[in-house]
Amino acid sequence: MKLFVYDHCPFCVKARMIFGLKQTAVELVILMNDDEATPIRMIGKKMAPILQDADQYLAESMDIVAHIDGRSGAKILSGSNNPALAQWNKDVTSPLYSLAIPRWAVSDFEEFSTPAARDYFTRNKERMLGSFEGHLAASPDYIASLNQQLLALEPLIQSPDAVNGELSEDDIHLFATLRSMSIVRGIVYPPAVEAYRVRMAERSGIDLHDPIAI
Ligand SMILES: N[C@@H](CCC(=O)N[C@@H](CS)C(=O)NCC(=O)O)C(=O)O
Repeated sequence: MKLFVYDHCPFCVKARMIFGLKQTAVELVILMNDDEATPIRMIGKKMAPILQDADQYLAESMDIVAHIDGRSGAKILSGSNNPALAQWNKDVTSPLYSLAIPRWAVSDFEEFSTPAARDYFTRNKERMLGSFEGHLAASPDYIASLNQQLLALEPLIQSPDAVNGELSEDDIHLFATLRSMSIVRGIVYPPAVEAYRVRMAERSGIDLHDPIAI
């Protein structure tokens, strides 16, 4: 199997996680950000992640998660979800993207390893989000808001090994969000959140961006 991703992409993190958690082998392929032809040939649109399983292509991160979790052995995401976590994820999305997207755009990711690929991302995301300059200037406010939200997350974390005590889809969504957050310098993780994101990075085999945080 091959999994086509961008390093920065939180949806790709979701798909990558299930391979790490299930200890299932996959070849990770980083797509260039301006490569439209490859994903369009595979799934008819320019979107990642994409799983190639034999001659089949599967898009949509959570479909990939379900496909791999149901594939062999017992399902690993067997726990139930907590609606408060879905709400938390929703609440942090806007400040998180305002902080993370301009930082991803200048980070040393393989999908941006040509000037054209980096320009493609910047052009598309500025069209969506507005000028990065304004968002970067507002960073202190966004960071303060996320730090506040992280205090509210802490009591929802039951164990560093699984947010609800038993692995569930909530872990996939929550770790993808926290991994995106790790590109932002100045975020303060309360102890239980810190233990959770470090343990989940280890279990899923996905690096946090702390060392390159801006
Ligand atoms: N619903 C999709 C969303 C995937 C998605 O939005 N991927 C982004 C990257 S984070 C993408 O490929 N956008 C097009 C682009 O970057 O050009 C999923 O969960 O897989």
